Amino acid sequence: MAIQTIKVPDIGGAEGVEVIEISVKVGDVVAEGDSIVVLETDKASMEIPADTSGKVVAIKVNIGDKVSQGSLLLEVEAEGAAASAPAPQAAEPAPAAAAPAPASAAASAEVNLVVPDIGGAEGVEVIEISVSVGDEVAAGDSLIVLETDKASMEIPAEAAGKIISLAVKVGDKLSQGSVIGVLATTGGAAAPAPVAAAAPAKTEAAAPAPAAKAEAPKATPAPVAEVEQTGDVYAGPAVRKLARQLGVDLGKVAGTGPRGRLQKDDVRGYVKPIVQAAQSGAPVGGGSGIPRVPAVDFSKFGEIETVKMSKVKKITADNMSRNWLNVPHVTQWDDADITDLEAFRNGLKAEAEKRGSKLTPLPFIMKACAAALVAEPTFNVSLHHDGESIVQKKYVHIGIAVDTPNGLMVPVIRNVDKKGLWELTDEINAIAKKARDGKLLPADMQGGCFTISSLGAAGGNGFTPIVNAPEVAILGVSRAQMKPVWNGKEFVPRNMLPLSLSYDHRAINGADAGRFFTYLTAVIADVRRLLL
Ligand code: CAO
Repeated sequence: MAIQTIKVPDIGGAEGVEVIEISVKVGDVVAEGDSIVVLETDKASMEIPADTSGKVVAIKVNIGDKVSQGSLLLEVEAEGAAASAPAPQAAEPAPAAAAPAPASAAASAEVNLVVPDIGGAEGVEVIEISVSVGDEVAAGDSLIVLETDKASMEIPAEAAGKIISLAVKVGDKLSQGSVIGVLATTGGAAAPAPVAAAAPAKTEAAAPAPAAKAEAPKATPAPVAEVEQTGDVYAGPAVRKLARQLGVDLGKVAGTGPRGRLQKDDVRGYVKPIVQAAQSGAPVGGGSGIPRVPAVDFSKFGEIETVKMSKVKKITADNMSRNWLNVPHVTQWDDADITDLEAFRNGLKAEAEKRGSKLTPLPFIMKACAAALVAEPTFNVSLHHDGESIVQKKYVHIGIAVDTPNGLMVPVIRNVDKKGLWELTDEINAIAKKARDGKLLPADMQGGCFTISSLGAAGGNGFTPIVNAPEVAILGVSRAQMKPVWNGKEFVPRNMLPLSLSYDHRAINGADAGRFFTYLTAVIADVRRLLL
């Protein structure tokens, strides 16, 4: 492996330019064109790209060092290079230079705004349009921003005037001479058409393509990548590009570079905790700071198989985490005596069969819940997203958790308080079938006020259901069993249905829940109360 050196290329004659950032470390593998250091003069910063690829074996500069063309920056071990590959010299003359302005626009003339010399770069993408039709601009004001892989450049107005029309949009690819729009000049000499520079995405053989800064009629080669200091944001194109890719508003990121300059690590440091919080299901921006469960390689402990979760399961997982973390839950427990209800239901079984339907305890429980929601309207609310109000619902729509081959779905039955038992039975059977067949539409699962999760037949004495926010309460139904119940004189066998009621303690307090539960169990114990 040959050791090659990377030196400061032609930087437009600038001398003693400060190293403000070293973008690589020993051991890194750099590709030709990768930024390795950032230099900064009073006016601009420039990213110096590697002119060869390989592994960094030594860094020959420190932050704060002053360098000029030819100063040694790095030593790299060339990847698979022939032993004697000569170290490339950063020697290409700067291709770019300021294009002289067409200048001397006559007073009030309409002139085409065109892309000036951008160092030979072709098909450069428009990433920003800085003006609108009708805007008054001064000579030198930025019209559009173009960006290559390595550099962004502002294209300034060549003269002062009013923008009459624009011929480009974001995403268009432009080259020298492309028409940007039409300017009605306001007289006076046009400013010399300046313009920034192009840095080839991958430098050929050597030097970073320098560029010319706008105000420089003297055609001083400009840095590869002009650092833009717009508003409060002080960042180079590479950092801006990264921020755009990640959707980061740079105005919210603190820069840790010299003079507060934003660096890529600042953007990554800003994004990382947000992504971690989102992945752990924590409310983003909520400041919960819940650490993630560490990743474990289970294959170390035995044979495993990794199976993709269904879409429904993933959505359910997200919703459960969101609701569990957002809602301060309280769960209360009670048993409802369903001895009489079961006698009534059994008496209706033949009729149900004749109707072709199956009558389980669920429609009775649902009807009782609707009555309880009407009697205790504190349960039929949602917290307003303004954080200051409560939305009281005047309708009673109840969701039922349905176990399907794809995962848990919660279709909603509407206006339960206004429906009879048979109607509810038919709707439950139909919607549960629709859910199991994977045919539910989004509208079938919206608008619920309250949810019932019936694990009845599956067993268990009780469980803590998770509130299906923005609803504020959910009823868990466990398996009914015959139990000895004290009637004041003796123990009698009664069919008892264990219920668990979870609620959002921000909306409902214990006394409300006590009243709701008492009413609910009383109605379930004696469904004739539904007539009252
Ligand atoms: N105790 C004892 N038996 C019960 C019961 C209870 N609480 N609830 C229902 N049963 C009985 C029914 O009466 C029926 O028996 P018969 O046929 O002898 O009458 C049997 O259990 C099966 O009922 P079912 O489950 O088919 O019907 P359902 O109306 O009770 O429930 C539905 C419908 C869609 C809610 C249910 O099938 C289902 O999917 N439940 C799962 C819900 C769930 O997974 N919740 C968990 C969410 S959190 O993870």
